[in-house]
Amino acid sequence: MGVLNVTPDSFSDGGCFVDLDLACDHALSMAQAGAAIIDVGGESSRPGAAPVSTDAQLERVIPVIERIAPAVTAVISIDTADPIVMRAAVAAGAGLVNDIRALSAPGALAAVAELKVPAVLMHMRGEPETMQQNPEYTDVVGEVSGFLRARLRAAAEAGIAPEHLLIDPGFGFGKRLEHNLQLLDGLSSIVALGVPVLVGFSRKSMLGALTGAEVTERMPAGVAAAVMAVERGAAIVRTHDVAPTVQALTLVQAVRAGSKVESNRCASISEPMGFAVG
Ligand code: 8Y4
Repeated sequence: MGVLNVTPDSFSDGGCFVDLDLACDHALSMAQAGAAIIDVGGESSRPGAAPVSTDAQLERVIPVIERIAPAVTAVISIDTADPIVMRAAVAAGAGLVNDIRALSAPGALAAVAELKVPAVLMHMRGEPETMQQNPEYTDVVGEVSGFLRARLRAAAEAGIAPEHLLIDPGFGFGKRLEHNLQLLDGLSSIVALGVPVLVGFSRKSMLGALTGAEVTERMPAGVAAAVMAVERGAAIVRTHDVAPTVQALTLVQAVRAGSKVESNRCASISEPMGFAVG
């Protein structure tokens, strides 16, 4: 899953529009590099970020989805917690909902049930504005998996098909470094819930805290984390760095396949590991 941020164009001199050509080019290049999913987000979810209104999200993401959906075979994912944005994005061509709030907003469960698209339920402790203010857990793996189990049940009760559900422990979302490391090492317990697991590490502060690397220099650590997660059973990796991630996961897949082939330019890498979207 490649990340396509469509927050306002920094070259637009304070204006609030997204450069459609740039966004489209970036989506196409990620698809070319092997992304099976393009995650389009108009709401910055970084620590400290303020919420973005429904109208502002719509203004940013809908033109981008309309333009890229027909141009790529990759599934378009909409990164939002807002059911109005979910509905408009699916109407515009999105085929997956990525919700850092695990469909907790009023109307979000019903929207996904009606839209009949897959959805990612992510764990977050607190709110983006305050979530990194000293979060505490006694058993982070147990607490995150308990939360995800409860959201899976709520989604099923709302009428979302079980095969449409994915889960994500939410690296960096209300977790300190030790919690993120415990979650990565213990990811098998999340995988054991029996639902495809998505993980996202790229550029996150946990990588900076460990390595001292600035945000744009964290790719190697992010790729290593992706490999570790996939070794523990993760199905999908959300990343800003599609080409190096695909290259690393091609190796994982080749070794898993039993080192039987001479050259392993694996066509099937264009499908998330062990999981078909749509
Ligand atoms: C620099 C750039 C520093 C980006 C931090 C960040 C996830 C996600 C995000 C994730 C799922 C981010 C929308 C955070 N992370 N969705 N979204 N899983 N499912 N931070 O881990 O990229 S945004």
